[in-house]
Amino acid sequence: MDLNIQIPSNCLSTTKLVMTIKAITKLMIIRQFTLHFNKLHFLIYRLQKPNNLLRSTTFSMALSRRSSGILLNSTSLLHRHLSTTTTITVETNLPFTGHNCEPPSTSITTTPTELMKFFTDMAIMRRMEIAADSLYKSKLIRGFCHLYDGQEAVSIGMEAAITKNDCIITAYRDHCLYIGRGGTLLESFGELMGRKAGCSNGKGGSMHFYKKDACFYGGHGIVGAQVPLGCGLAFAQKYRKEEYVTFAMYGDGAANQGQIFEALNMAALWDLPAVFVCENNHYGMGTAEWKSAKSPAYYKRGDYVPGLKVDGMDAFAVKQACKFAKEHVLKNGPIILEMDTYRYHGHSMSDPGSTYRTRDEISGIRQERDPIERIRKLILANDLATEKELKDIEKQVRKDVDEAVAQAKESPMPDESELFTNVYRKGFGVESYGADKKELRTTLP
Ligand SMILES: Cc1ncc(C[n+]2csc(CCOP(=O)(O)OP(=O)(O)O)c2C)c(N)n1
Ligand SMILES: [Mg+2]
Repeated sequence: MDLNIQIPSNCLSTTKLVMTIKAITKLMIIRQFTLHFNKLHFLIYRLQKPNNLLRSTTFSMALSRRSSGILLNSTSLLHRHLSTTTTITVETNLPFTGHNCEPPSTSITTTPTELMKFFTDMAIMRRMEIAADSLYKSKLIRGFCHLYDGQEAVSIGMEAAITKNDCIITAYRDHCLYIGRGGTLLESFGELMGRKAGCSNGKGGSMHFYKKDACFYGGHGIVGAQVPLGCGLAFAQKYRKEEYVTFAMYGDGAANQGQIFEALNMAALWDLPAVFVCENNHYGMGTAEWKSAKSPAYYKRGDYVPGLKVDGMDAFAVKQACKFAKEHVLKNGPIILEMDTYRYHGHSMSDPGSTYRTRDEISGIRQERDPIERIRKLILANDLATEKELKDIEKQVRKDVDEAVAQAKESPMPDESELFTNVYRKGFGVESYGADKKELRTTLP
């Protein structure tokens, strides 16, 4: 492919030239990714290089153990000893509704440690997104930015039911899912601000968080496109006879796309260990689900494929559903989990989020269904911490987030040489000419 761009001689400063090259490179990267992923080259790579994969899995386990320590240890702020063996039984807020399957029990066992961890991890995610909102408003984060506050229980419950060898792939609302996989706050803020310290070396931005060592495959901007890729991951898992599964996540808007049904059909034909997770936050940008879907019962949309409707604001319901789904797909092929959830922010930072829904609707959900408040109540009811101790944890979380933001700001922008690294195709040639030659020419093989 040849790209030939004419640049008027005196209209481009060096900075603008570098920015143009960056933009073109980004486009080329996206094009390369789309082409190659769509041909399932990625899958073939995994199938052809089993040794590589084994090596990277061992490495990944060491890494993820290290990085999971980044999340605050909530128990250290408590004045009492928490048992890891005592069990507490909690009931889900709402019953599950099954389609072509018998739903799991609504009683779930947990431990004091797990309850505290759910609280702390969700508080970190919530605070991270609020900090991202301010960084965006002060123009330290540029471009697209989609926040996840409100939806935290989906990540937390899912992580509690699966391992870091199970794969997750999602759309652009990916910051908290990355943290859930063991990513750090510094890597997150670094990426959001386009710094070297970012998880994609500052070159991906908000929509392109990845953590291969914890089987987190992004971070994708094209609505729904990650779902067929998720089926590719599940295909590889089945082919390699692994006991792991893939959680392919998409929104209620994406659920209406043809590629979701095509992927589901193939996954069902081949009994792939793929869990289709529809995060139904009830809006696709500013369009309410009832305007875009003839049947908004997304868990039933698979027809012959079983489905389960889950209260996605209840971390324990999500945990139970994901455990059930993992067992199901390993034996029987795909299942759809519809997570009934809600985003507090607008669709992205350019959407105030209040023109297509009422403020009462948002505050009503905060009061009635907030995932963090639900866990707070459970902790207090079981006398695992006092209100003050929980407030102290939240204060510590704020501090940790502020420190990570400060560190990320210190991190430099990626070097210019980074423009030509991490492109999918190895050794592809690029020639570029500066403004003095009046022409920028990029050549791909
Ligand atoms: C193929 C494609 N079409 C349209 C868009 C523009 N777009 C970005 S997000 C979005 C809405 C998706 O809504 P949903 O799937 O419900 O996810 P949510 O944002 O609610 O998490 C649209 C239409 C896109 N990025 N890709
Ligand atoms: Mg949506």
